[in-house]
Amino acid sequence: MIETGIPRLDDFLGGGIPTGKTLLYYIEPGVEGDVFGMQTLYHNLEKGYRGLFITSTTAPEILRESFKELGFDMSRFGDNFAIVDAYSGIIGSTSDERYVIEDPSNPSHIDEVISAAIEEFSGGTITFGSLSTIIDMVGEEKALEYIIKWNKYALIYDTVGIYNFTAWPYSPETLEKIKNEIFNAVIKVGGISKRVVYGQYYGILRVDWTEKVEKAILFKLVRPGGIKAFIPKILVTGPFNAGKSTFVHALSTRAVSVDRLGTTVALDHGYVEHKGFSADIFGTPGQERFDPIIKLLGGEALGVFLIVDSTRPEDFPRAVKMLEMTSRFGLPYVIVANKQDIKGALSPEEIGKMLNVHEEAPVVPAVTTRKEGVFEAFEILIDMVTGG
Ligand SMILES: Nc1nc2c(ncn2[C@@H]2O[C@H](COP(=O)(O)OP(=O)(O)OP(=O)(O)O)[C@@H](O)[C@H]2O)c(=O)[nH]1
Ligand SMILES: [Mg+2]
Repeated sequence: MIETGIPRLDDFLGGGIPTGKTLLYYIEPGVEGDVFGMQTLYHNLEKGYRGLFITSTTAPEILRESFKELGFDMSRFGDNFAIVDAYSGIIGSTSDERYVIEDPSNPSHIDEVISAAIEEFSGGTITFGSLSTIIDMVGEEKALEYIIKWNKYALIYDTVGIYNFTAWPYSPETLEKIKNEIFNAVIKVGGISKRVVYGQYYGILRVDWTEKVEKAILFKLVRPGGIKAFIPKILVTGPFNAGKSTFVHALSTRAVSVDRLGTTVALDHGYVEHKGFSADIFGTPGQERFDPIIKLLGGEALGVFLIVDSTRPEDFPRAVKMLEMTSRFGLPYVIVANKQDIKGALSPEEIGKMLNVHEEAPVVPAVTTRKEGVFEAFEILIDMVTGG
């Protein structure tokens, strides 16, 4: 098995990609999808596998630069990494790369170089930086013929084939074959758009070695950092003094609070990066006079943390009311049973019962002042939001 190195995707694929199989990133035009193949390559080089990258849209030096911008330093891998230069030939310049397609107008020459490279990199990964350009070079029919052949080669040589493919308006037959026939797995990388793309996502279109998971994951491209699953907004709510601000700060890579005399008067804001996920966290004030703000904040959130002081059951009715205000649209939520370090703290089970909310709502014990339970709670909510 080889991993994709894309957040959550490996879980969805039953652990990753079995050797000899192929995976294609099916990228909607206009979406920053090329990084997917690059990240998968880099992830596997880091794991010690050998990897090839076929470049057909940029010169090798520029490609190395783009890797570097993502925080992927390719010079570390020595001979384990090689580029198949399918670009220099197009613009008529020379190349120092190990594999060079000197005459990209000659399909059988392309085939020869790529086949030889697959053979030499047996047991590793081979990434096609842009299958679409190869199709443009040799034509749709010929390209499909060769891809089928290369995929067979990959199978024989235990190589995993990774393809970036931008779904330009090719013929419906070609697109259909690419989507449903030729590759063992197809991952859709798409955009959520209204005139402009304001969100990007990925999800499985097809996989032939495990059950297909019908979930989409939002992502952001971070430089450096690569593909990060992105949860636009998570709310942290709960009664006065429960530990919301402490929770936001414990979780966040950076955070600010607007407090006066130790209580939050506007909101807490934090930004979290953890295990491939990034999220903006908004903490609400606890006092009732700020309830209008909570209603405002709730609108676009995708998940909620409800923080309760485990020693103050008298505040639980208020906690339930706040949960109703924030997650009335059925948002997933996690209850954080805070201040477990104080004597007499109720257990998570007792708190779950007393709050009398949804039976399966997770209750996570925490001591936020010591950062205990904070990331556990985050991981559980992320799983719920991304359908893990
Ligand atoms: N012992 C203990 N004290 C905690 C814990 N978490 C928070 N506190 C304390 O509880 C108090 C309130 O914490 P905050 O994080 O300000 O609570 P808040 O929910 O933001 O409060 P408001 O914004 O005023 O509603 C502070 O004195 C914290 O140090 C914990 O896990 N254990
Ligand atoms: Mg606060």
